[in-house]
Amino acid sequence: MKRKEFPNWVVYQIYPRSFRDSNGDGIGDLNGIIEKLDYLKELGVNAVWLSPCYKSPNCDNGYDISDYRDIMDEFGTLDDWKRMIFEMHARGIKLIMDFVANHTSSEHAWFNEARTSRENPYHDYYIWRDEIPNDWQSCFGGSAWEYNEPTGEYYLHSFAIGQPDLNWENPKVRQEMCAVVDYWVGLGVDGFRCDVLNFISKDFGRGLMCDGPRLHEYVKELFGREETENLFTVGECSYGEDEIENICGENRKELTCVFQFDHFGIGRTGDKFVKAELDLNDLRKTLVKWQEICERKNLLYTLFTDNHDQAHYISRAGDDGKYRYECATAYCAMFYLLKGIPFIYQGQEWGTPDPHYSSVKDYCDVETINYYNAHKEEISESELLARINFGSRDNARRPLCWTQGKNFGFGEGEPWTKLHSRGEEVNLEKDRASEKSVFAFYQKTLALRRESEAIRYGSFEDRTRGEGYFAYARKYGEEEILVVVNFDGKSEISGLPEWEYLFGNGRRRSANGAYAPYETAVFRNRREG
Ligand code: TEU
Ligand code: CA
Repeated sequence: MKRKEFPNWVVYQIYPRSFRDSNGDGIGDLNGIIEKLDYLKELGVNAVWLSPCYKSPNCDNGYDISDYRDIMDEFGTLDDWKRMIFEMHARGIKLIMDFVANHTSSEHAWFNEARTSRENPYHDYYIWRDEIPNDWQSCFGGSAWEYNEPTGEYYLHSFAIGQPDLNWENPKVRQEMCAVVDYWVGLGVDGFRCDVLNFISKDFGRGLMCDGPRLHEYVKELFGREETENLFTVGECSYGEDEIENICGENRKELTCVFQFDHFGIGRTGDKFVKAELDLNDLRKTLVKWQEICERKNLLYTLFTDNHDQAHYISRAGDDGKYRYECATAYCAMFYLLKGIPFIYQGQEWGTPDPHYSSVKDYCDVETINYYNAHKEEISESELLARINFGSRDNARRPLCWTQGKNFGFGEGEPWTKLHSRGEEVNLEKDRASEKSVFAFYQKTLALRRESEAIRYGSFEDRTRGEGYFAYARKYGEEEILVVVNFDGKSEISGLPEWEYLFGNGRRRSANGAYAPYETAVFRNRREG
């Protein structure tokens, strides 16, 4: 697949555990995904990013892998997976697998061997020290070093204790992980989402847990080879303007693109569980900045608001109450008509908001539980619960609400985690029956992407002339598209061209005039050739 094709991709992220349970054991599975492939086609997506489905003891819900070449028991079998990719490809849907390169599960055969003795041939697949060498902290809280009794050493885990970091300085580790990539490519996989890829190179001398001096060398070894250089690869490794092209520039033979997370911090402090004042003008400025950088540097930009690690964007950086429909559709138009590759997280296409619970017992994510335990002595229970309701990754991992029926159509069995507290109010069946259907708006937006070269290949021009809204134009050949998105207040917008109205989420038909909160409209002009 050539790089210029990727702007035609629209990627849908599936978190398999919470997507659809086909066999009634309360856990989402691969056959549940197959059941919904026609739905994905109807939505208008043509690629799936599948969060890990490999064998795992699930200390981090699959991001702790115990066998890179086989499927987690609860999700099904390798034959189910082969049928799934066949059915995807039969519908023109590409499959992007999640590649977790930085760490394995502590129950992986390599680690079971490595931890038994310093002389074991697998011992140097991981990172060991006789004493704790520094104050590195795990991303999930606490020391990043765990004591291992049999060898009297400490091993490094940048994430959970059950996720020991691999030692990428060891050429055998690099060979093993290249073989994992080649194994899935051999089974027809079209690309990889690369989990915390920048952590695979560390620099102990400079105290760096990630972004070490050999990162580009390792990435080239993985994805710069003849067998892999044309894959779609997206790195979960946000970079600033100066570094980003070093890892996803066109001729780097490294990655296709990376997730740029600058806009994720809006509406919260550096602590993801703590709200901050939301100023959507900051969101506009961030999006304009990255549209202009990517246009200038000819980089592919990832367009996304949600994923499995974050509370829903409309809840934490928008309005999931009075203006839920307007906000969900405004953000759809704002993000997915920009220059780049859309990533849509399961359930956001019908405006799924965050749930709300009154007990920490209703949460299970390792990051959330660790956060609760680390703060419960110094913060009141009510404040701590408010924070967890605001920032927990569990918010995005509740079983999807497909229907009004039992378990909201997720499956027949008792779901693995608490059902969504707002499932009665917000589910796909109810949304599609409504005049104000978020799903229908997503369909229109993605249909416009498919038919408009201005959206897929066109230039970006910021047409905003004030605060409180975002207006931008996309141009290619004679076609021009104008997208106007009002933010949370009321706005009087002027100075915009009056082009043909295509669609919107309110009653307006002209680009200029008084806008209601989160009102959006899309217009088109065809210049005389
Ligand atoms: O997440 C990377 C990461 O940095 C996490 O700390 C994430 O940013 C955080 O949860 C946001 O608050 C990746 C995966 O997306 C995540 O699900 C895994 O838990 C993590 O790596 C370890 O594999
Ligand atoms: Ca199941």
